[in-house]
Amino acid sequence: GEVSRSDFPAGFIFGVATSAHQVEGAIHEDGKGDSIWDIFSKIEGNIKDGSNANIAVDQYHRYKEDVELIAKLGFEAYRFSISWSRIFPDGLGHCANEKGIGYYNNLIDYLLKKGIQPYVTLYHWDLPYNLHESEGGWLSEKVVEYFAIYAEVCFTRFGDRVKHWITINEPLQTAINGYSIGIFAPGRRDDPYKEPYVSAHYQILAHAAAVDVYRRKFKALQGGEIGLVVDCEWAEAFSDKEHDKVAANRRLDFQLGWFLDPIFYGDYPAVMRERLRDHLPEFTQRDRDLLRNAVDFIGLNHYTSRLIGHASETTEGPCYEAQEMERIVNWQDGEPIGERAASDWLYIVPWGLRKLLNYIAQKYKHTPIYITENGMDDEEIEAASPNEFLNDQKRVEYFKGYIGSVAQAIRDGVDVRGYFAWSLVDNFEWAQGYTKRFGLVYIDYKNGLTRHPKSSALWFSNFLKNNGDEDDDEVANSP
Ligand code: GBH
Repeated sequence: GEVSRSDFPAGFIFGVATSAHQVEGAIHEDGKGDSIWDIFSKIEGNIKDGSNANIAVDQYHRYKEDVELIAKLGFEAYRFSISWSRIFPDGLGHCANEKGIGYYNNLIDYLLKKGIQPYVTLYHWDLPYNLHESEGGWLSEKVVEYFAIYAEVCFTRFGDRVKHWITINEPLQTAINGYSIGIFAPGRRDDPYKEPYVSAHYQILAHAAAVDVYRRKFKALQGGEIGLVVDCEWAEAFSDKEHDKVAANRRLDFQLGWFLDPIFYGDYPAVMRERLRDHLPEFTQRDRDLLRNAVDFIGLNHYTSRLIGHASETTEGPCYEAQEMERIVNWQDGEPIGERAASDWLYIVPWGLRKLLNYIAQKYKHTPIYITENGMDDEEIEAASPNEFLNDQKRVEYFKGYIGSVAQAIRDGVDVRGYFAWSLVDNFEWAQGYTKRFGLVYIDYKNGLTRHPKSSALWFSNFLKNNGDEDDDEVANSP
């Protein structure tokens, strides 16, 4: 039958997620410095609708309203990120900005007051611009130390109340889209054979440095846990042929193994070493020591799946050429792998999540997993009123399918601890600007940024209140 709350173990957490740059706005308020996205968005052509996140959905001023919304919908946790340049405006870690710290103190306190657990990401793509411009950002080893200083301030000031930390969100996206294809900040495509691997390397080392600080100085006292968020699409082999299976596996190594193998096995996947040779940086013995088991949990952002087949050449661009990444296809025998959402990369394939969770459990030592993002988007269209958007039945089906798939993975024996829907509200969707809407709650951009829960928010709310008991179901549905 249909998935229900009671399919999940006691203690399993359901939450919603956002990130600072996508929702906060107030980009110059209370001493915040520019981030690489603040600058990147100013350059014509970088953002599809020419927009920026200067105001975004104004969560900086409306956090109470948003927290109340989260509580009312019945979510138990909120995953948000801290804007590094609010804490250290120039990124260099000399003098922490008390007003920036004050904002997150207020947000955290209000969440706890409403019974919602904070899950906090330290870095969700908004690097302090000065750290990029004057120090080289993710291409310089200095960033590792600066990140550790920033992380330590966050543990010191928020760790009495925050028990779930995420160091970095999706290092893969920063490496590929930020430093190879250039469609994300800092928009570099200067040396696509080298920079993605260097920027990935320092993200991995920054992660390890922050975990080291937490475990040495805070964990015993504060008792929290810390992990890394990776993003991965499931790679289904295009056919049973050996070379297609090998290609699909290689794809998983280049998406997931790139970041998890150094932590679990002390080095990049062998297939990356073979193919990238001296483009791939080396880990020192000290790096390896710090990296060993440097996660309490794996955070997984997952949206979609792909069919991967072998091909002798690729036209996907330099990065893929180096990887000999084969054919990425979404169709087979005239059928798509799943229904498509608004974004051209997002096909709805619930079974892919179950396969991916089983793959991760087996390969990475049955480490606890949180799904830290999962969701789909609608296209922005001209509408007479928000009401036209609120009936998002397709998203309801998406969530039913994917949450059902998580329940199956748990029955398979995978240790999944929580699930976060992306996203609480429609928001600034990076290079797509406001043209894509991932929210459970609609934002009326033309009418004072008012919030309007969509059908999917109400479905979720009902799902969360229903413990699987029929009587409860009736109570939840009664007026
Ligand atoms: C997540 O990345 C991000 O963590 C989150 O901030 C974001 O809002 C969410 O996805 C939805 O996209 O060529 O401009 O269409 C998931 C990985 C990386 C998938 C970029 C889409 C294509 C960008 N995403 N990718 S674009």
